[in-house]
Parts: sequence; structure tokens; C-alpha cells
Amino acid sequence: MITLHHSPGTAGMTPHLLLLEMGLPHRIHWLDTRAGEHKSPAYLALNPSGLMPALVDGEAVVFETAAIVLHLCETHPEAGLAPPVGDPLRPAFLKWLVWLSASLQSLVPQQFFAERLVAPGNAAGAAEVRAQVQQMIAARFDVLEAEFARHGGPWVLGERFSALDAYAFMLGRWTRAMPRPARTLPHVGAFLQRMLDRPAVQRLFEVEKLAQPWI
Ligand SMILES: N[C@@H](CCC(=O)N[C@@H](CS)C(=O)NCC(=O)O)C(=O)O
Repeated sequence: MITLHHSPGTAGMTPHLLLLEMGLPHRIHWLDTRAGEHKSPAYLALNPSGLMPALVDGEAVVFETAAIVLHLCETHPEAGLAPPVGDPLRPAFLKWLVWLSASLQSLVPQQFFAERLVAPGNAAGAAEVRAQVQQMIAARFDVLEAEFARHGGPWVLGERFSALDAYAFMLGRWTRAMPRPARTLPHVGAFLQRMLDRPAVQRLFEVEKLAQPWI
């Protein structure tokens, strides 16, 4: 049985959505973040960074969202959520997977927790960092918008639905309260709406008990 260690609405949404899309039996261990469970010795034994998510699949313990995505896609190729090695779309899949993680997701905590990047009590500095990072995130979404405009397809890879769509959906959702939400972009906004129609996404919101607005 696969166990996903997760907290509603956080980065584990991507693997959670993939588990639902793939129809894989799994259980979720909801981390009690208010009690600091993600910093507890038991959780640090799974993810020494004390960050969510972590996935336990038999003997395998996987942390980092992108690594979990790859693990699920590679151990369940029958789900068809990643182009296999040799497929002409494989390089694009790898490129966008790493881009979503390294070039986009990595910016988001910096705007949610801008206080961590300045000296204690420097509220003005934190506000400045937050505003700058929000602009950087908006610029990264412009890159994704341009990719959708270039290929003209409904999904990140064009005509093929893939695990990238789960990841891009979560990141787009995270901008919903930022000055320039991803939903306001013509192509990315339409993509986010399209994702909301998927039964697995509806189930995701139900299981995670997330309130509107969803994107
Ligand atoms: N690169 C990591 C980032 C994970 C991450 O930052 N998770 C956040 C929730 S979205 C977290 O655990 N935050 C708790 C903290 O910063 O203490 C991944 O993709 O798994």
C-alpha cells in the first residue's frame, strides 16, 4: 500500500491528484502541522528536510514532489501519465517537470514566508521581498502561457494529458490570492478551468476538504 504523508492544499496535492488519476489504492497520513508533526523525529526519518510531502511505497521512501511524480509514473507506466523513454515527448516532459519544480514551485514559499528571508521584525523588507517574488512568479507563468499559446493544445504537453498537468494545476491554484493570479491568463486560465472538470480533481477537493475559491 502506498502512503502519502501530506497536509491539505500543500505540495502533496500533486501526488495526491496523481494517485486519484491513476486509480491507485493508497492511504493518506494527514500531518498535524499545527502540532509540528512535519518536524517530528518520526517524520524527519522520512523527509529530513521536514517538508511535505513524502511518499512511502513498500521499501521506497520518496520526498520532493517532482521525484514522487517520476516514481509514480515509472512504477505505473500503464497509467500513461508520462511519455516513456524514447517517446518524442519525453524530453519535453522532463524539461517541464524540472522547470515546474525548480523554476516555479521553489519561488512560492518565498512569497508565502517572505519574513524568513529578512531580519526578524523587518516587516517593510518582507513586504518588498513578497512583492518582488510575486512579480517573478507572474513572469514564470508568462512562460507557461507562452508554451500553451505556442502548441495550442489543452494540456502542458499539448494534446497529451500528463502528470505535468497535476503539477501545473496545483501551482496555478497557489497564485489565486496573488496580485496577478494564473487564472487571469487566457491559456493558463482556460487550462485551470479544464482541470476543474476532471473527476479526480473534484475528488481531490472533496478529500482534502478545501474551500472555494479553488483557483
Ligand atoms: N521542494 C519540496 C518543497 C516542499 C515544501 O516546501 N513543502 C511545504 C508545503 S507546500 C512545507 O512542507 N512547508 C513546511 C515548512 O516550510 O516548514 C517539494 O517539492 O517537495
